[in-house]
Amino acid sequence: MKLYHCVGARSLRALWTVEERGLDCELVVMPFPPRKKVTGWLSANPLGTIPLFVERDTRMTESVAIAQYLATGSSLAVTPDEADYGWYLDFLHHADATLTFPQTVYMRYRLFEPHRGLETAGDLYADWYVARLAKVAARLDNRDFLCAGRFTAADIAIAYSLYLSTRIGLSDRLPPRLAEWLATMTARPGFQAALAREAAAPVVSDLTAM
Ligand SMILES: N[C@@H](CCC(=O)N[C@@H](CS)C(=O)NCC(=O)O)C(=O)O
Repeated sequence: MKLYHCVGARSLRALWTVEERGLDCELVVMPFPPRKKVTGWLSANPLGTIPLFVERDTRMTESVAIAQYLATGSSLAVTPDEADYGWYLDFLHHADATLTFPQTVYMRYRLFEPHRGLETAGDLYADWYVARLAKVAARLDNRDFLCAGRFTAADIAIAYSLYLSTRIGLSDRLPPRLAEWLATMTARPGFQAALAREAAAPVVSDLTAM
């Protein structure tokens, strides 16, 4: 197994799952955005995005799908015979489709490309993100984990979305319960191991040399 990653990017969901499970997975850390900074990246992943996960003929580019794939067969997965299976699938998809997507619009137009004059659109998508935290906040009001009464890949997928907001200046917009929950998630040894691993890895900017 090989995971291509950029520090702090959505691929952290996959790396966190690797570390929670203690899986043997090679890690390639690249500068962001690899589309512009890594020779050979578009050959490896024609989308140009991060992550890319490779195992034999399987090549996956969706961070939540990779986390789900790596969780399968362990307690990190919720199985179809469990009562919370539907919740599990829903939160996995909710993580990127509803909670990460609006943050990327904010990042692009408020933080990375202010010269376009679309900062207001970015700010409106930050508001959109904050409003849509309501579902996770309600679910965690009386729970430690999103589903099945244990830590699962759904917690990884959603916690990364909240973690991203702390990296882009939106942490003060998290409801107190979600800030508290995120602190417990990021205190996990698996998450800390993922952070240590991404920080320690050499940064590769030419894949043709590998
Ligand atoms: N839905 C995909 C989105 C992948 C994605 O857009 N990744 C971002 C980084 S988190 C990226 O590569 N952006 C840089 C670019 O598009 O050049 C996922 O969850 O992995």
